[in-house]
Amino acid sequence: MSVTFLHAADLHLDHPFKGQSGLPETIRQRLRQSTFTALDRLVTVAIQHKVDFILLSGDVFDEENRSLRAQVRLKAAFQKLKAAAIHVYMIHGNHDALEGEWHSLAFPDNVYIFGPTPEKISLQKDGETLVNLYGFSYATRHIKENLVTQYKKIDDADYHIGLLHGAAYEGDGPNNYAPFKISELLRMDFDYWALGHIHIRQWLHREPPIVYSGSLQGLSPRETGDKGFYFITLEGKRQEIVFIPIADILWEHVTVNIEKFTTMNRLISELDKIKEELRHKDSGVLLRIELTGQGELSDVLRDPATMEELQDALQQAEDEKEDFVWVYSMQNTIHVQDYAGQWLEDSHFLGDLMGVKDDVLNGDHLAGLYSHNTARRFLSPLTADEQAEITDAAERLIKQALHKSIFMK
Ligand SMILES: [Mn+2]
Repeated sequence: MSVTFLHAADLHLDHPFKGQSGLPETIRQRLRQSTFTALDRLVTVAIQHKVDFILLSGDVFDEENRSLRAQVRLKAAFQKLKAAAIHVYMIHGNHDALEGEWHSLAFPDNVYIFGPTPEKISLQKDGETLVNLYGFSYATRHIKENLVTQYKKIDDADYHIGLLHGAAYEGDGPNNYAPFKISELLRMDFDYWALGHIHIRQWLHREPPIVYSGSLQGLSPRETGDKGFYFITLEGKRQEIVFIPIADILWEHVTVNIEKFTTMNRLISELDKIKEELRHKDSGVLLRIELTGQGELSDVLRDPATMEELQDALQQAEDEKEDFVWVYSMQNTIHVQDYAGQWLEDSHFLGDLMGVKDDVLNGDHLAGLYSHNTARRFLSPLTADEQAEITDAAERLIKQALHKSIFMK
């Protein structure tokens, strides 16, 4: 007998999307609602296709003290699924661990939430055990113990599916998020592993599938591209696994080299073309554009006022569209080379730069900068997003600067 189900994870319902106050009100509202819109679309697909069940692999809520609003919306979604005879199997992750304090709403009885120690629950269909599902919820925010070793396969069902919110490790040693080894999951001989925690969709293994569905809706500018869930059909040995994109707001980042553009008009029409290519029928797009390279427009783009006008032009009337492509950020890294050249004139800086370069390329990105006598006075703690952005920029800067100013002199 075949079984069909949806695998979603990291819904982060009611995620506040802080730091987006610069967006127009209509777009900000859409973004603020987007985790709920994604949930509604997941439910709609489940009901349209009459799947047997939905798996939610942790971080369903955004924080431990989950909002009442998130619970109310989730309960309503579960009730719709119940009316369509669709089961839900859910685990809690590091963001919504069981230890949090909240006013708990009771969910309908088509929903099963796994407890803090690994356990098995069976799905019966037409009087026989069709699927055994295995999983556990985070009791606390950090789970340092490898709990996969406590999953026990009970061989009385057609299919076996594992739910796990965690991070794999091989070389670097265990982590704080239910560390596991891929080889341990393979040893369980399950038909599918529905993973959560990593927000970038990815497969750790093909047969059997060990899969991160990624976040259901992109939660920050770094979570770019399509977001959604997997639609899985298992029929004997045959598997069909399809990704279904459903996010209401997509984050995108494009880099445009200005080298070949001789007029602002040409640059604007290129950027307009990029916008149209990114436009989605059922979603809005938040776009960050980065201009790089050197060209005839370098000088005019050096002026921040020009950059602002350019951004204004690209934003024209976009906030009135359902399928908007809103340029929320325009960056100009065109003149990086000029500045680097100046800095390199200073021999002390050159020495420091070489030190920083090693840190950057070895992955200890900011250590050199934070211990730099002058630099550290101007630095406040950085978010993970900022760190990653700076690392990208630093790598590019250093490569360009070294190439231009040392090797070509
Ligand atoms: Mn998460």
